Amino acid sequence: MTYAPKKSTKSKAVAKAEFKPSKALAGTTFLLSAPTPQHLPPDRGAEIAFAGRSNAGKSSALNALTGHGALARVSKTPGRTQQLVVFRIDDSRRLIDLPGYGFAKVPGEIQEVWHNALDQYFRERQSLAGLLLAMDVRHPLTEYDQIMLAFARARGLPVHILLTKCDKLGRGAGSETLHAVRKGLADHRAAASVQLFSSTERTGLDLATRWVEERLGISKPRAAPEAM
Ligand SMILES: Nc1nc2c(ncn2[C@@H]2O[C@H](COP(=O)(O)OP(=O)(O)O)[C@@H](O)[C@H]2O)c(=O)[nH]1
Ligand SMILES: [Mg+2]
Repeated sequence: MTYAPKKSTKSKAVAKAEFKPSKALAGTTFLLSAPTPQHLPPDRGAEIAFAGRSNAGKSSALNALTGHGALARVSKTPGRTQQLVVFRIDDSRRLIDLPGYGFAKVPGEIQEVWHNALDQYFRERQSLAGLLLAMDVRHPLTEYDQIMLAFARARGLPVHILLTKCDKLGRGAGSETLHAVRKGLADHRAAASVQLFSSTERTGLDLATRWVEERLGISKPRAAPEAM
């Protein structure tokens, strides 16, 4: 991988232009939208699920990591996606954009259907290799996030948390939140790595890419960097 090192002396605009998605992730294409887990492609190979409350910035993260402007639709209207959207990296690897739920506008009945569908997905999907959980850095560890963490814990699934839209906070507030979230996770005995992330400013893309590639067996695990 040839990532430009992050240099604090350079302007944000320069750092932004320098990020190149990894070769593997740059080849990602849309495969299908599954209305239920039964409609997913055969359960072989490895996949990473992207979860996060609607509007957390999960589609933007997927687009940023793959270097596509609009691979996953970026919505300004929260709560629309009620499908599992599948992106193909190669014959045996996928990224899955999970539906956000828990929004007040979604009737309770539908929420229950989705809870059951996600529950089934987490319990039965053998190729699920990791959960990438996007949380708006200004509203981390919501009830939705706790549900996702519980799903992952029940299954022993590795979780990596993106504290998204970190461009909305100053550096000090960002790192305070990072520490608070780590502490919150430790209090709940939830094992997850956490990082600050911004799709618009391209912050943390190299770290997130590394996590995804390691989980999918594209690159070998390295010693955990400090920022995780
Ligand atoms: N400032 C800022 N806005 C973002 C960032 N990522 C996403 N957004 C905005 O947040 C909204 C929701 O993003 P989207 O990716 O659709 O969220 P999703 O519902 O979780 O898939 C959109 O208006 C995005 O433009 C970010 O890193 N910084
Ligand atoms: Mg989305």
